[in-house]
Amino acid sequence: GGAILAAGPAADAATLNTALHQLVDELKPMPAEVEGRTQAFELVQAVLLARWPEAKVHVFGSSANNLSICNNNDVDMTLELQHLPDAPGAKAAVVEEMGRLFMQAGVKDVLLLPKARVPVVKLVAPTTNTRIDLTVNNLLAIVNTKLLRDYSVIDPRLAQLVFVVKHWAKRRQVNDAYRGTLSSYCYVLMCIAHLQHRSPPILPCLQALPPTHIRTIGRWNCDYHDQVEGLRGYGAGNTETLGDLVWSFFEFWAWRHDFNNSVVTIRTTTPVSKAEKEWTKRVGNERHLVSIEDPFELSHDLGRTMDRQTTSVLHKEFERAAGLLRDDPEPLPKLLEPYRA
Ligand code: 3AT
Ligand code: MG
Repeated sequence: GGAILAAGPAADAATLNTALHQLVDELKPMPAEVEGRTQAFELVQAVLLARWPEAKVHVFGSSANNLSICNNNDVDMTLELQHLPDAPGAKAAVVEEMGRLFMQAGVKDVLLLPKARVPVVKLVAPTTNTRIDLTVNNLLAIVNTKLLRDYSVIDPRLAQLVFVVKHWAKRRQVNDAYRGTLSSYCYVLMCIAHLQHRSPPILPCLQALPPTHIRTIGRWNCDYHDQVEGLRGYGAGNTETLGDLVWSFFEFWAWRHDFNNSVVTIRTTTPVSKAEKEWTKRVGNERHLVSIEDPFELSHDLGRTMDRQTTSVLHKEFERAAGLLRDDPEPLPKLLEPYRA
């Protein structure tokens, strides 16, 4: 009922905000970690370009979009091969060949997953222990990484909010798509959507502005406005602090978002319903309990990994977080307490 909603957090606003900024500083990756990722990239690039001199190796995900937090020694890379046939199995064959090349190069931890939805080889860089996920022609990931990076330069509050939310999601164990919760990518999209919907908005909708980045990948239009230098300060009319945004983020997902009917999207600021996407009923393993639209691959519901049980766990975690912020004058220790079953 109405009693659930609250005007704001119990903590003193300035104290909460200062504590969150301190947390964000602590979550920044150390130079050694960043250096490890750079070395991992150079190793992968050297091995792959020796075999495919005309190819390109890209880093994507948080190592490439300014949104990585510390102690997450993972890096996502993809080999861009121009003339690979679209035939099923072509990517799997390249993944198998890449695995052989790394074993010959003396990398011991090589795990091949050629039959995955996205064929991948997983490696551990020998000197730095950086974990590498390497795919082939994952072109949508390169573009969605650029989109997220472009959003991150418009207003520093995006990266700050993402750091807090990613750290919370990892501590509370709701950040593992393989175990039926949400990927970090989903949480970043939720943060962007949240800042697009503040009033006045803190972020624009780059896909609704005149496109300057023109690109089609397969059947997906990936046009958007990428002249973001000119948008720095876009959100200056909104003076909300990190403390305000962390509160409104959790309060929104706990008590306001209509999980049953609406789709989370950053593509448009007009509401999108599950009904119009035909995401209302279960098809095979796709249940659409929590729907999050990929910004480019519009048929892809990133929340499809959620089932009844994990949806309920996630919702309870949002309610727990919002409740702590509402009621506890010093909420951060409990908010970020590691989950214990
Ligand atoms: P961490 O900092 O590693 O926790 P991240 O920002 O690197 O988070 P993920 O590891 O979840 O995010 O994903 C890495 C990138 O892979 C993000 C996005 O470019 C791409 N990606 C991940 N999942 C999907 C998906 N389901 N569809 C399309 N692209 C995806
Ligand atoms: Mg990652």
